[in-house]
Amino acid sequence: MDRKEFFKSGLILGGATLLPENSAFSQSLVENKTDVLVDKDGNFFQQPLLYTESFLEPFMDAETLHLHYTFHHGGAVKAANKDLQMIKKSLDENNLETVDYWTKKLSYHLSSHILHSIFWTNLTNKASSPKGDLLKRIEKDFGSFDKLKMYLAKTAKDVDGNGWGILGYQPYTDKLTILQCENHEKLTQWGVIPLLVIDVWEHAYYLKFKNKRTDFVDNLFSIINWDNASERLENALKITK
Ligand code: MN3
Repeated sequence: MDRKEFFKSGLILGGATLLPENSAFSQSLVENKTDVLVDKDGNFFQQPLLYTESFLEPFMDAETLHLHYTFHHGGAVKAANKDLQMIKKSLDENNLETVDYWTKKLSYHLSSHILHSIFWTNLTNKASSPKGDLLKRIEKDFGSFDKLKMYLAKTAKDVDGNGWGILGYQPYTDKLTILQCENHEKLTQWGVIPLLVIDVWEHAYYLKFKNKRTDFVDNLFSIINWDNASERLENALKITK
């Protein structure tokens, strides 16, 4: 390889490493099709991460991210496809004996798929804060950005067992709302569209933070992508107005 070729391949490598900062977040969720969770045959599939596994270091280590994305999120996607197949099979065979079981499982696995897909886009490698309409609504509905952070962090830290802290938009009342979700699907409000989700399952933090969920949640606020939450609010308003 001569100098010129070396330089070129170096650029490509450099480009790949820089991808997250340069393009991943400069395109909208719609252009990126980031929130498309089913393929053309109607099967659930996992979008590739918009960044490398070490992109969120040191706040989220590459090993945790790898295991989390591949086995926990990936596992939920596989399981959701199986649940759907089993429901179809029950209907095809006119045998509804176990359909309630698969229906519950689908609710659990698909909710996991949806929340994890949002979670990856809610994170970036630098600090940010909400602006524009999102900030105005935070101030109207919670008093201030600091109060929202306090409320969301406390709610996420105090989930009983595994679950999520969620900031969402409730179209029925035109308000932002906080949810304390257990597992992936319990304690929601009908209609709420998640804008920012915080995974507090142990798999999200145990390798690095051990049993200190509180430290993990506090630390996560350093890498929240508020621009992504803003864009999600904009989309939610478009869908529901
Ligand atoms: Mn998880």
